Amino acid sequence: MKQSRSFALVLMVVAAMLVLASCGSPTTGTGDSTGAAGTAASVAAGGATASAAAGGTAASAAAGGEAAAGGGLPKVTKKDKYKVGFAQVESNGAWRIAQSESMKAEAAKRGYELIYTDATGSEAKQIADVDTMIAQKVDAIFLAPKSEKPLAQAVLKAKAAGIPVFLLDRNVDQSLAKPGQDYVAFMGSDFVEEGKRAAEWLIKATGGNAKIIQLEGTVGSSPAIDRKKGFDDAIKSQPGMQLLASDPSGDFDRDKGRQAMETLLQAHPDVTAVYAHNDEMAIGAIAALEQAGKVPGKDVIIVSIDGTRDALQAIIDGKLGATVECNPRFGPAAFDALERYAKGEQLPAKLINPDKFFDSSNAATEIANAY
Ligand code: GYE
Repeated sequence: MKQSRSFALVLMVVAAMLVLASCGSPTTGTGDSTGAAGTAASVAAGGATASAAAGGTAASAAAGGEAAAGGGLPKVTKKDKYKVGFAQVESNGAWRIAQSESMKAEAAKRGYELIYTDATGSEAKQIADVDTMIAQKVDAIFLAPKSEKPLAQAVLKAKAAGIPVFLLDRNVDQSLAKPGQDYVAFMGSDFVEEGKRAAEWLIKATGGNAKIIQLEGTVGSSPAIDRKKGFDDAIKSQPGMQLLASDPSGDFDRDKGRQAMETLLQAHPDVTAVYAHNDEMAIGAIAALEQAGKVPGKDVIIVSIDGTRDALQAIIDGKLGATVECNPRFGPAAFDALERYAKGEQLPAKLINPDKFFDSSNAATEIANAY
């Protein structure tokens, strides 16, 4: 029994190696992979299991999924309880923590086995984390891809291994991987719309006259790309809305946002508005403004996106003007989508979350539900 189990493990590892080898990663690579898959794979490489490496069939059988005919989306066999992977990108703030908690709580509620990984902001680690999930034969992978391009290859590797991927909260480059073909669906917010709503609020709040600094999120990530587009397009027709600078160094992070704002303030002391791609950076910017002797909410009007507890508190305190909600509580919708997919339902390419809007009119009541 023990022996056949370890033989099965070796088979699986060899198969995973085959999958990895056939889908090499030219751009980012998995060079820094220290995950279980990498170690196990190299152990097996030294072993005498060459006969197990019987090519494609072994690979897809060991990977646990059923690759659909014609290279289409892998299917999921309907079960009572699933073994799923959630490849989180990082845990750098309340939004990410709330998302991870929602996935963990919902998995526990449904009796699923959840393999949770945190890539700590590293694209290479996130790709390796997906490799580990493939080696562990999960039924489906939920991936919050750090950036649009490098993580597309993780989607393709999972597909080649017969495991369907659901993208959570960030998308991948549509020319590299497509919904309904390479991954099941994208679940998250409409980021262009979020940027547009932030711009419309700011135009109103400033009477159409502002000297703006934009703090962009993680470079190459779909929310940073789209939130910039939505905002920039909306202010284009407003001659009084002047974009002084759009800075790419904030990385959706509070302290990096603070540092970016500190530097930008030296070049642009005449700033009157800040648009931050998330609340963490907005709060960092508030700290930098205060440090520089400015009064946030008075001298400088600030708008951002997410709806964290700290942001709602900053609205109540009069420092943050408004925040467009971006809901992080994906658990129930994510696993509902998996169960629908397993039943054979065809899911839409995008499952868009409805987002609220928080400003001084509702922050005090909404903070009770905040994370
Ligand atoms: O707004 C931000 C997080 O991808 C939609 O990522 C998500 C964004 C969210 O770091 O706070």
